[in-house]
Amino acid sequence: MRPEEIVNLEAYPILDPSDPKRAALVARLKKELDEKQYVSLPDFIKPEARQKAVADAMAALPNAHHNGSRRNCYLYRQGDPSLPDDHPSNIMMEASSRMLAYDRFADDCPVKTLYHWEPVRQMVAEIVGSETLYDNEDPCQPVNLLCYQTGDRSAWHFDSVNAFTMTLMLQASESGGDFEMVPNTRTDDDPNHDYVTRVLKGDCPQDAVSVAREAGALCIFRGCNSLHRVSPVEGATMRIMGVFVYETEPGIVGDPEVNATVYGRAQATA
Ligand SMILES: O=C(O)CCC(=O)C(=O)O
Ligand SMILES: [Fe+2]
Repeated sequence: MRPEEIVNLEAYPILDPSDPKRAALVARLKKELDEKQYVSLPDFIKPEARQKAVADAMAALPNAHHNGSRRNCYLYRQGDPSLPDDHPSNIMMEASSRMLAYDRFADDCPVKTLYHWEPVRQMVAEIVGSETLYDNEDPCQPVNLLCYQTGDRSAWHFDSVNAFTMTLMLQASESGGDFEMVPNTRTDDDPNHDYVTRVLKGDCPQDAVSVAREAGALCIFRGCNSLHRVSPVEGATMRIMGVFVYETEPGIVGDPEVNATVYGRAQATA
């Protein structure tokens, strides 16, 4: 499929950089991201493109890496015995999902076409306030299909590496699989450990916002300082999410240790 057949260009007129409708759209989305730490773009892709991506994910599913782990909100599997039991580093939570790396699903999958298409990359750069964005050049990381079957979930965590995260809901679960976020749980200067502990212990449900995402919705969020999680998926329908990783510098490849844990790749021995 050509990119113009994938993106809902009527709702998102991103083709012509000089189109005032495009400028107004991007300005609105940027403002919303800055204010709320997330912004959702419903019906970003057309139904046929979404169906093709779902079929690609289902065909590739036997190649997925099952990630089941107990980890803290900083994504480490080990706590820190020098810290108290109720320090966030020592609060371990269960997470489980199935990850399809970039090189494990079809090259003509619409999520790959979108990822490499300049009008989308440029739109995202403007929304996140970054001058230029580059494709990630790792064999595993650029765009992934993240699948959750019944019982899979993601526990409260901060995203560690990227200034923003972009997801595209390809297929929602029948129930569960809700995305919740606590905006600005910490800042770059203040790890806010006491508050993080209270959120992890379930003491602040009023501070969590539920981000509604229907199938076809693109979501951009700043997950580095805002705790977020996905509630356990229920029902027979697989929750399938495209996850896009853009970089602010060219030529970025992944850390072999990350690729070993996230994608189950063997680490080369020196
Ligand atoms: O599956 C989701 O909705 C969110 C996944 C997530 O936390 C992430 O990509 O950082
Ligand atoms: Fe995350």
